[in-house]
Amino acid sequence: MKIVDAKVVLTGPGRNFVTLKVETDEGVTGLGDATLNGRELAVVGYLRDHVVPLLLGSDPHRIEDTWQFLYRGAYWRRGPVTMAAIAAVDTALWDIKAKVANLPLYQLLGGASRDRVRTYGHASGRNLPELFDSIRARLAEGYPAIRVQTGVPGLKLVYGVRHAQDPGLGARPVVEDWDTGAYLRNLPRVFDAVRQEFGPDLPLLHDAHHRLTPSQAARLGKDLEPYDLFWLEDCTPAENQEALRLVRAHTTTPLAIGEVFNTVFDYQTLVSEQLIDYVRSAVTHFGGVSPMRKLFDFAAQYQIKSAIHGPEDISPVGMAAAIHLDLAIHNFGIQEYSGHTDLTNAVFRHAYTFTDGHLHPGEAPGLGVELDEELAAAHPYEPAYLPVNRLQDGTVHDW
Ligand code: GCO
Ligand code: MG
Repeated sequence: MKIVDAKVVLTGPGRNFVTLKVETDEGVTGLGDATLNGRELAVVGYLRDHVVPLLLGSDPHRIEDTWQFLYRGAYWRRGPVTMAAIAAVDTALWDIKAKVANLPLYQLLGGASRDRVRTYGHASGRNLPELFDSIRARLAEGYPAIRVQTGVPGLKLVYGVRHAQDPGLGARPVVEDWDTGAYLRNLPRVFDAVRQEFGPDLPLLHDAHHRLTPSQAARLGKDLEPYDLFWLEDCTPAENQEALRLVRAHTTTPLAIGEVFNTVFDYQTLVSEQLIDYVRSAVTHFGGVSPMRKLFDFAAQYQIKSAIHGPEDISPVGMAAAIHLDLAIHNFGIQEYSGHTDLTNAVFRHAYTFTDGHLHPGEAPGLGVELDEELAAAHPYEPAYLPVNRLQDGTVHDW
């Protein structure tokens, strides 16, 4: 079997997605997600100009060899653009192999370790009444666990929700404002109110989005202990892995990190010193299914579980790959799931299902996703950026 073509499909059905479609001489095709929110065109160029020409004529069954060839062969290692491009190839080749075997991908990963995949959904509000409504809406949709984000008194915007794009901005990022002190004072009060309203049993999560110093994160983790969080996510910008030693020493609030990480090296200290409880990478940004499997096996030796990144900017192709892994690995923790719009689901028809707050990859051979290229072409890419964050004196802060 030979790869005869590979197309990079850029589409914007409400938001932008980059998809690689690998075609073989036997007519079997495979899909991979390479969406890098706000930097999509860099991955399109990397794939189109530097990866696709190298794939032509090669054997799609040689997944590990192709991965090593693209990773080591580039000489310039790691980074989100490179690893998103390699992820798309790796995922597409797994899709092809599983289709040839006529099995859903999870069967090639060892088969199901569970019957269904538990998820968490996002709730947010500018104030408590709005937040409670949002939590109730997620519960009504069946979510068994909820991520709680909230406005901070004195700040204009709630982070982590899509803001209406100001038409005057053109393709410029929305600017949010931030005050760490106000946030640290407010958040324990919010979780206290949520616990009083929704009781002790509902699993609650919170994402600090890399905004704190180690000592601030340690204090927040401690202040939130009475509210028994499922996890506190991305409490510091964790490029400095050693910083987590301080956080860990001061709080038993479980910690989740890794959605912006690209390789297992970013986790070396965090995992081997058991400084976190959940690894959060996305198949799409971590080089694909193959390295994710290795990451989970590494993490399992330290009782650390999976929590694959699953916001809307992971396409249904990337979500499907995540759900197959979730079903197969033993150390599954939870799957983030925001769902997609009907239009996105029409562009990417998928076999995976969401029922009673749980996902299942379905039994279609491969990933179980089909790309409607005509519909994709009818919704072109439009430049869009993630917000940026500034302190009240104008200093840029982590978003
Ligand atoms: C999450 C994330 C996302 C990111 C987004 C950036 O936990 O789901 O923090 O909402 O902000 O993926 O593109
Ligand atoms: Mg996050």
